[in-house]
Amino acid sequence: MKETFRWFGKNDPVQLSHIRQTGATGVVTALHHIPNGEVWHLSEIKKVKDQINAAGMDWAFIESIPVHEHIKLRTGDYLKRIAHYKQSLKNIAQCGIHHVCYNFMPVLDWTRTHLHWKLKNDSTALRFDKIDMAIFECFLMKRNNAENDYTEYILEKAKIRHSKMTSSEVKQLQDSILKGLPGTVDDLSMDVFKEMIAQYDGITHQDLKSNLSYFLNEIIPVAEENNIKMAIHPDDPPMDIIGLPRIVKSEKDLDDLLQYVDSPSNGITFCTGSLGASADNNLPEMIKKYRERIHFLHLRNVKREADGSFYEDNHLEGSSDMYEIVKAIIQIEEELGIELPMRPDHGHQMLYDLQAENTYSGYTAIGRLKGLAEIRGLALGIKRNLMI
Ligand code: DNO
Repeated sequence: MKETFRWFGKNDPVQLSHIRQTGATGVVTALHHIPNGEVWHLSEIKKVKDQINAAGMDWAFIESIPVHEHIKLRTGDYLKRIAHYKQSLKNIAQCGIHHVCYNFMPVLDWTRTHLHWKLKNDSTALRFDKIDMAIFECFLMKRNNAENDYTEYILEKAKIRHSKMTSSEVKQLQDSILKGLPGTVDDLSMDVFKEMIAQYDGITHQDLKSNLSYFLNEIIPVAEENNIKMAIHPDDPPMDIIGLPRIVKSEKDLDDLLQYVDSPSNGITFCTGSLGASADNNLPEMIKKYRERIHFLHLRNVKREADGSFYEDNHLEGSSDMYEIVKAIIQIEEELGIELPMRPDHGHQMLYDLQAENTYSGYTAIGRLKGLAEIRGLALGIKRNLMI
């Protein structure tokens, strides 16, 4: 695996010089200052690329060129936005960058109810709590018919927990869900959020899939001509939330996606954290199945709980078997003669990072470095064992 590390640009307290010290050779970043849906111009791309190269690394993956909501909805000026997307692809290729991660999640990107959930050892983790999500939808946002998406058991628990919450706990929950997560959407107010959600009224899974298919049929030929590998990020969490359809969460969804356009440029970001939050996904088997179409790896581990909640565990612990996952990756790398870019995804906030200011949730330095180091050791052990 080629080790990479995510960098959020000049405002990121984790600087390129720090990333270099992790041993990663590749940087994963985006032009975060360009508004979603606008063209990435050559001069801007080149500036960031030069910075990364000057720090002794390469720009291994773009994460992400975001997909404008109008494209997801196939409404408004979506044709113009698709034209911009194509131009951005041509421009990055001209600068020698050929790997793009993106997602097709409506309104929200990844979603958590807790951004600083305290673990037993006093470090903190990201958490998705089903009961808190029900509180948000049913009592804070008051979405029509939200109750229908929850079991009696969850609703009952939600009612009791909500009645005991302090106003600052309520605010914290709302902020965590509406917070613009790193490198993705902006912070949203409840009113704007509701308006955005309302745009998806009546949009079914099939509608959204057909919009994704349309988008891919437009951009994949351009990606192919420019030797670019597109890698869709799965939905996180891998389930419908807030009444929004989510369409990249299972093997069936990935099968559909790959047949929209049969091209090596139409690939997957295999995020073991996102896909691993669903017990239906057998990750080592899926890695083997999609071997030719996995272009990027996000490695992390979530611990699933009985009621559908989960939290982000240590990279080698949690509900997914990281040993089997890394072994499957190493085997396909050997068989196909490739080296897949991977980044240690999310990490606990721990040690000095607990005091650090302006850190990006999930993207503190030390927690991710710990994950990277553990996975590096695991990979070495597996390789030696397989005598590769
Ligand atoms: C979460 C990230 C995602 C990812 C986007 C890709 O930590 O993996 O936000 O960057 O979904 O477009």
